[in-house]
Amino acid sequence: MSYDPANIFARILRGELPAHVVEDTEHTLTFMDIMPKANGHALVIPKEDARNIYEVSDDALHKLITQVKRVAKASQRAFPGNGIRVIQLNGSEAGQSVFHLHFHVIPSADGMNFGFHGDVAADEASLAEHAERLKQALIELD
Ligand code: DGP
Repeated sequence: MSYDPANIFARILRGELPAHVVEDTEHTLTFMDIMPKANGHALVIPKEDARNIYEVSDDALHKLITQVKRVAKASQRAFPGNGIRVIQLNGSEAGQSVFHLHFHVIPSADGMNFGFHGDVAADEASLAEHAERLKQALIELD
């Protein structure tokens, strides 16, 4: 199987689908997960076409993981009192459902259900508010 340019994240990258974007850099895009596992659940993706960690170039991966670290630090600021889970899945067998490489950055509190993915779509207002909190925290990091 090869990279499918019609996948949802590719369409978000091309601006064909909306997203609550937190940060758009030369090589990455950070936006809110539409089915959040917790408040502030963000996704960080490379602009390079890659289905998974095996396919991505080392250069794109270095830039991506640097951005993941930055978003994790911002998330800690924006959602204090939580640990931050960073999760990345490769292949449907591992639970991957969108086949454009992505890292999940999820604020996580004690006692949470640690199963993957939320099962209820978030409302637009809370996604927008959480995106704002992360954006502000990224500014504060600079
Ligand atoms: P994974 O299972 O690791 O492939 O996670 C894919 C995530 O993508 C899942 O948590 C839900 C999220 N998601 C699916 N469709 C959309 C979408 O159209 N927009 C956004 N923002 N997130 C989506």
